[in-house]
Amino acid sequence: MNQYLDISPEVKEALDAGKPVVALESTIISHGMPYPKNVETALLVEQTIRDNGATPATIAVIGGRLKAGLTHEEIEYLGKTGRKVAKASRRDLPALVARKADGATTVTTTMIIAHMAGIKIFATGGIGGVHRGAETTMDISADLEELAQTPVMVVCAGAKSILDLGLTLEYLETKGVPVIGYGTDELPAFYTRKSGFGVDYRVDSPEELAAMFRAQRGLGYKGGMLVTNPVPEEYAMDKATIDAAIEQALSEAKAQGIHGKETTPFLLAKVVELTGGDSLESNIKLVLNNAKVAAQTAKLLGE
Ligand code: PSU
Ligand code: MN
Repeated sequence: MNQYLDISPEVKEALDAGKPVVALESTIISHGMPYPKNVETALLVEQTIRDNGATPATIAVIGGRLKAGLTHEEIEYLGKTGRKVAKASRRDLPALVARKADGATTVTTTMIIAHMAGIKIFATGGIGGVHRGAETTMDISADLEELAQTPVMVVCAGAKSILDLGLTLEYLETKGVPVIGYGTDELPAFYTRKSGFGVDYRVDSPEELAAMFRAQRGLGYKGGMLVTNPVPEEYAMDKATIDAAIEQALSEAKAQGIHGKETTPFLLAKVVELTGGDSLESNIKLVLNNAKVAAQTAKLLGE
């Protein structure tokens, strides 16, 4: 086992017994939602995974240790401290480990640590991608590179249209990352079920997801797989409302000169602010929905 990794007793027991485990990220807690909804949601997501027969492993960096499986106190701490916790991407882990610091893990670092721990599947809300205007800013999330090089299945609700979804799909194609629509032919756009862009493959059951992942491993590929699961119909947002909020968030980010790792958290917080509780509610519901699909699939990945 990696010298910097701590696996919680519950997660270790499950892994040792070959039982299904689902990884969860912590940037969504510290940077993706306001307190206390973030903590409530993190605990509810863990419960949903348990209810569906798997063990949750929420991932973060605490005191320089890579943690797979957090205590309720640790989740409360990450949620309460919020954006003051470092957002930890691939480039940040060496510094956080050496300095014994704390970090909230993004999709990228959650995949890295999940893989170190032997966890094959991870559920979240949305992934990072190619930002709008990336042709001049070169702002492309490290999440896309990680999907290309780390063998973890990531279950999400697509990506928010704060990103350029067309370019995000092109990038994933170049990198050889399969983009699967769960019960849909179209890439979901997080708050809405449709984006206008097609996925590579539509899959309608956890069995077929597991079969594809096994085939990817059998082929000796090093990368992962992106499963995009649309927000349940009843919690989807009105497209015009969310589009207007995203446009305003993007123009405020530009006016304030927001850039680099601050871009995504700024846009996420702005969209929540502009749409009131509605977007937060649909965000919570879609994460729970992804946790369920991930737990159902995790049970089949051992076979
Ligand atoms: N998109 C969301 N919600 C999130 C994130 C992205 O809809 O919480 C978070 C995830 O942790 C993701 C990270 O991995 O932001 C991407 O940040 P960046 O764009 O800086 O790579
Ligand atoms: Mn970026």
